[in-house]
Order: sequence, then structure tokens, then C-alpha cells
Amino acid sequence: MTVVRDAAKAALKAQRIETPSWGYGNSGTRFKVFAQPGVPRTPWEKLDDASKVHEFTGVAPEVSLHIPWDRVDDYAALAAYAKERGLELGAINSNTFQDDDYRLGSVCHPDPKVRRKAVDHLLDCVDIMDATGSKDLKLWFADGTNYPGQDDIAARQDRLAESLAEVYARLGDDQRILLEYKLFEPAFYATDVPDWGTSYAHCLRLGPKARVVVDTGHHAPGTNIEFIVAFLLREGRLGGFDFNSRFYADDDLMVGSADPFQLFRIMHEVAKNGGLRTETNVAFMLDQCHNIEAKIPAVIRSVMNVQEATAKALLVDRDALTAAQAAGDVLAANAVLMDAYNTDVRPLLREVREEQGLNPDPVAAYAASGWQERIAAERVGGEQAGWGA
Ligand code: LRH
Ligand code: MN
Ligand code: MN
Repeated sequence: MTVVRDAAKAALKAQRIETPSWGYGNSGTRFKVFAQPGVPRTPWEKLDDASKVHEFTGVAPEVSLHIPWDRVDDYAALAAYAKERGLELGAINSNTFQDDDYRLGSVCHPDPKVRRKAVDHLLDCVDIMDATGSKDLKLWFADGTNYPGQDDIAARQDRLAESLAEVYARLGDDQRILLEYKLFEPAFYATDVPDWGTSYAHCLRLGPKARVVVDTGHHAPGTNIEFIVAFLLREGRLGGFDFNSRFYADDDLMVGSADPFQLFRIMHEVAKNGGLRTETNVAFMLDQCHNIEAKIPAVIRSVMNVQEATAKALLVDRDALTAAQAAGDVLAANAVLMDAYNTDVRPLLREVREEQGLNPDPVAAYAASGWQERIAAERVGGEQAGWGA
């Protein structure tokens, strides 16, 4: 067990969890955005906040950007600013959903002029990646239809494939497309990339630099997400995660808060199938907003939730599991998983942090740091991150 524990500790120290720039800003629902004191007013200030999350957790050095929410004049300067704070700029998220032109879609739109505009935005995003050193272009399309007959479902797939191919051709050798799927919303009748199968099929056609990204909030209730994860890892096509939690739909709540057992099951498949190895290149990203809770501590909590699920997954007694499975011992196999899930891994994680020279309690350390009081005093008038920005 000591060997398993030591290996788990090493893997936990090596883990990287990317935080989203939009998680630091004001956000809300379509009913109300509750502004919080001290929220960042610029992408630079979002990085300042992200650096605090990294400072207290030690495992969050990357920050995803969303374009145009994080539009700046000089992306190389933004990357340099990140570097000075011990950070790197992570995935570049495109946005082809907040423009009047996109009423009927973006890359699937029936009008070639709108498709051109959308593809040009995606190509701009690759230019930004060149400047920031980002390796992943994360694509999520709000495209779809609201009514049967509104548009030709198959023709929209053709337009999607053609648009993606143009962007893929523009990628550098070490750059990837991560194609995100979502079951519904904002389209309600037919979404153009509704599920992992559609995303996977497009990725296969595009080539090895295209992979599927699994946003944990983008499935029908009851979907077995860990099956999708195991399948995609086996095929070498799991690009990463957009982690969050949901009770009803795309709730974007703190990962691991609604269903920590599901997160454990996902991380078990990740760990078991090589997804934690650096060379497998799975990006562990958060995609969350903190509408009513304090933002930086919520991001810290989310990072810790991923760490806890990962720790439990790493403690699964794989030999015992394999033996029970081979023997067809259903109850024993299930018990192996449940034993790991029911282990309190918080002492282990406290040890890991102490060995890394960190405070074992990142939430308390942040609260004691005075950062929250400082930004509340210094930053007057926050921008709304995300929707509507
Ligand atoms: C869409 C989504 C996608 C967007 C983000 C802000 O629901 O998950 O990843 O880029 O939210
Ligand atoms: Mn997402
Ligand atoms: Mn989402």
C-alpha cells in the first residue's frame, strides 16, 4: 500500500488543472448577474487572480482564454505577463455565438458569408495561439436548429466539416483542435455537434491533431460519462475535459460538488487508461462560473475537488480489481472501487502540499493572504466575464 500511496503522491504532484479566465469575472444567469467586489476588470487582472489559485494549490499554472472576452492588443505581452506570475496561457476558446450574424449558426450557417466570418474568427484564434504559445484551440459551436425543417441537417454537417478542415490545415505541428459537443442549448431541436460520436467522427476525418473534449455538463441526465472517457482514451482521441457540475442542465457549478462519485468514476477511467500520463496529453480544464459564491476560493475549491477525485482514483487497488473481474466476482470488483471512493484522501493531499512547500489548507491560506481585501479596495467596477461581455 505504501508503494501505491507514493505513486499516488507523485501523480498528484505532477497533475495540472487549468482554470478559466471567465471563472474569475462576474457572471450569472439570464435572470441576473450579481456583481461582486474586486472582480477583475481586464484579462491582466484575471491572470493576477489565477496566479493566486496556483500559488495556493501548486497545480494550476495554466489559464484558458476566451476570445473575444479576453481580447487584448498584444497577446505576446499577455503571455509574458502570465509567465512573470508563474503561469502559462492554456487553451484558446473561440466564440462564434455572440454576434447578430450568428442567429442561424456560424460554421454551419446557410450563408457562406457568415461561415467565412466564423472561420476567419477561428483562424484569428490560431494566430493568437501562435503569439501566446497555446497548444489547444477549443471549439464549441452554438450551431443548430430550433424547428424541424428549418435547415438541412446533413448539409449543415457538410458545412461544418469544410469549415473545420480549413482551420485544421492552419494548425502548427504541435497545435490541436479540441472539438466540444453539447446535447442542447441554445438550439433546441437539433444541435450540430450534440454528442461525442459526432465530435469523434469529425476528428477522425480531420486527422490526429483533432480530439474530443468532454464538458461534463453537456450530457443528458444519466449519461455514463466514464464510458465515453474510457472509449476515447482507448482510441487516443480524448483531448481534455471542461470540468463542472450539474444538477439539471449546463449548470456550470463547481466540479465535484453535485456528484463527487461521478467525478471519481471519470477519474478512475482516466487513471486506469493512461490519461494522467503527460504523453497522453489530456487537458484537465475547468469551465465554470461562480455566480453567487466568492470566485477565487471557489476556483481553489474546484481544483481541490479534482485533486480529491484523482487521489481516490489513484488509490484503487488495480490488482485486486483485475483479479475480481477475471474471477467474475461482481461484488468484490465493485467493493474495490467503493473502498477507494470511501477513503478520506484529505490527509494524503495535505501531505502532498506540505511536501511541495504549500500550506496544507489552500482555502484558509488564501483567506489569510489579504488578497481578497486588496482587490476589493483597488478594483473599482468589474467587467462582466462571459455572457454579454
Ligand atoms: C458552452 C461552453 C463552451 C463555452 C463555455 C463558456 O456551454 O461549455 O465551452 O466556450 O461554455
Ligand atoms: Mn465547455
Ligand atoms: Mn457549457
